[in-house]
Amino acid sequence: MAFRIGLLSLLGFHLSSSTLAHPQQSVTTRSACENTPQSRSCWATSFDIDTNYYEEWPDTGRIVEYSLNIAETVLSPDGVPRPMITANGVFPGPTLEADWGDTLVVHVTNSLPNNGTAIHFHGVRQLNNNQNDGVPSVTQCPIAPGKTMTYTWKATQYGSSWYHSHWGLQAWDGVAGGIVIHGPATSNYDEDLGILVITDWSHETAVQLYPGVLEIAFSIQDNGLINGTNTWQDKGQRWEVVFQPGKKYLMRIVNVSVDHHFKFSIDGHTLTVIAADFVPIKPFTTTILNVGIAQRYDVIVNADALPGNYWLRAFPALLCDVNKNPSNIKGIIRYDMGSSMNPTTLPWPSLDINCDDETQLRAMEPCVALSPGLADEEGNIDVETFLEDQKYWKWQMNSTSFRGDWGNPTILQVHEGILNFTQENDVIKLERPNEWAYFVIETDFIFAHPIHLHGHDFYLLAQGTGKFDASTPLNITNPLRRDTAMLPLSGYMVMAFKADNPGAWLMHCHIGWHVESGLALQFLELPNAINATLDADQLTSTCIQWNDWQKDYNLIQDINDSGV
Ligand SMILES: *[C@@H]1O[C@H](CO)[C@@H](O)[C@H](O)[C@H]1NC(C)=O
Ligand SMILES: *[C@@H]1O[C@H](CO)[C@@H](O)[C@H](O)[C@H]1NC(C)=O
Ligand SMILES: *[C@@H]1O[C@H](CO)[C@@H](O)[C@H](O)[C@H]1NC(C)=O
Ligand SMILES: *[C@@H]1O[C@H](CO)[C@@H](O)[C@H](O)[C@H]1NC(C)=O
Ligand SMILES: *[C@@H]1O[C@H](CO)[C@@H](O)[C@H](O)[C@H]1NC(C)=O
Ligand SMILES: *[C@@H]1O[C@H](CO)[C@@H](O)[C@H](O)[C@H]1NC(C)=O
Ligand SMILES: *[C@@H]1O[C@H](CO)[C@@H](O)[C@H](O)[C@H]1NC(C)=O
Ligand SMILES: *[C@@H]1O[C@H](CO)[C@@H](O)[C@H](O)[C@H]1NC(C)=O
Ligand SMILES: [Cu+2]
Repeated sequence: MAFRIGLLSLLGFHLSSSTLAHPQQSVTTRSACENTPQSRSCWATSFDIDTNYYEEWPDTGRIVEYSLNIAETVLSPDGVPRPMITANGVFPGPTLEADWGDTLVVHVTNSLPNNGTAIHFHGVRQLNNNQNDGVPSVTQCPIAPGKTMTYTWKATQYGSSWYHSHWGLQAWDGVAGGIVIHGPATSNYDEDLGILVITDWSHETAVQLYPGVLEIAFSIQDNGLINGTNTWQDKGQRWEVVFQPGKKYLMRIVNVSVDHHFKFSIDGHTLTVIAADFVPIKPFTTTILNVGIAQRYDVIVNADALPGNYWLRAFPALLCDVNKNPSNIKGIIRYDMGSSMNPTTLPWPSLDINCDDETQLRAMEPCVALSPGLADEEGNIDVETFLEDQKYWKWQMNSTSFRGDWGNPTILQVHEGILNFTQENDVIKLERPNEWAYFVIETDFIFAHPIHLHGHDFYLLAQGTGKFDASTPLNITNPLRRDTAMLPLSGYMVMAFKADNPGAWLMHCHIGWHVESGLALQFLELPNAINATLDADQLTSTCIQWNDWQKDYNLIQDINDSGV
């Protein structure tokens, strides 16, 4: 069960860890700044919404501890029973919650009979902490059945995100939950409703669907879930919340779909968007928000409509998604707790069916204004699909389809002195400290991909359809920074980041099918500095446990499993 040592220590319990040295101090700093509904921009004594969180963050001295038990279970989120793999038996998994500057300690136990597992904390920078990034074949061996691995990381950023398994298709069979790091905000609100997980949903498991996806390149989903619940025919129930008129509610929307983009809206209400991924932005309002896979938006909803019942909708972007029940993915906002009526159906907001996020991105301006340095290194990365055996759809980035070895992760090799990786190993090296790397990611295939980079918020310098060429303007004046952005169909995106975080960082498409079939590569960043960041005992013992188990169990890594 999840529990918080932080709370215990505030209540005066003394734990034997030396990192809990200053609980007193954190109490006094907290009272110096009242982060209240009227003053959400401040935080502790010397931090606020303008703090450059890549360079400084509070040190609360507190540890927040959670245990996640990964096991097979059967749940009926929309009334139809389905085998799932979950954290602590629930979907979404328990929300990991902490304050900016806390240290999270997450014990993950693999209680599965025949799968490995590993947990990735999506969007967390993991500065000098690559080993806690949770990617099998890259930053660790999978956790073997019956074994536990402890992840430790510091919340240097704040906002909303999610954690998920990075092993096989587990994330899309249910191993996913929210992360909330409390911190300042660019606009005031009264109440924090927490993470709202939106996902596409099928009555077959992702593992069952995958062979079909290899043959037709996409899946047909039955339904969708709003924070783990929905209806199906006459079964199941809808997610609901009751608003008090005049209050402002914060909702932290996270899209964890396997392959659906959603248009998010609430009938009769506008949305004030205040953060994109872990990056606070200048508030802007919209009625429909495009949420790509793995992207997050913090939105404030003002309960200013006439009392009544209203639909909250997540409508799939039908140009790239196939869903049998697109207009059923809804929850209910009520103003009267006693009401059990369905909302009156207003006309659908005018929806486009596109899967891109470019138009809306122009309105998003980071609050902490930063600009990238000039390019020290430039490269092109093509995203392509190919037919293996003239029959199976596979994906590649820069002409290789990712294939990692569960039992021999990149950083174990680095630890053993192997640094001669090449593009054949799906590796791009960034060797000079603080160099700025610019990459043009392109595709000429009619498919949009949410591209996610580990270990960084990247600067999104350009994004569009058609061919990128030397005349395409780059936005280098406080462009949007984030960790996931859409590569438009038959288009390009240009990203930039600074090589300041030693490690092997995965970059991949977040469509479950695509990453499983090779749409990934890894940046080997500051290779000579990686070994010094590693906890060799943990790295090697997890690998010994895994390799022993894999040999005993005789589990062969399928040719269609990228290993990440
Ligand atoms: C992982 O577990 C699922 C559910 O039991 C199973 O269907 C799948 O085959 C397992 N994956 C591997 C690679 O063994
Ligand atoms: C969604 O579910 C998570 C996990 O149970 C919970 O922490 C959160 O409060 C829920 N969010 C909303 C908006 O209901
Ligand atoms: C993986 O792809 C190969 C062809 O590349 C195919 O023969 C095999 O059946 C596929 N395996 C699964 C589990 O779909
Ligand atoms: C989730 O992401 C997928 C894929 O990018 C997208 O199709 C879907 O619309 C997104 N969901 C929401 C609520 O935006
Ligand atoms: C892509 O691969 C080629 C070799 O095929 C390599 O020369 C090039 O540097 C790679 N791209 C990047 C951005 O590293
Ligand atoms: C990595 O560091 C460890 C000490 O933690 C050392 O024993 C090992 O030799 C180093 N490996 C390399 C390749 O330098
Ligand atoms: C890297 O070096 C090892 C020996 O140290 C060798 O076995 C391996 O083939 C080399 N890999 C590449 C890609 O050159
Ligand atoms: C650059 O990006 C910022 C933030 O997204 C935006 O406000 C600005 O208008 C963009 N500038 C150009 C020239 O596109
Ligand atoms: Cu993709």
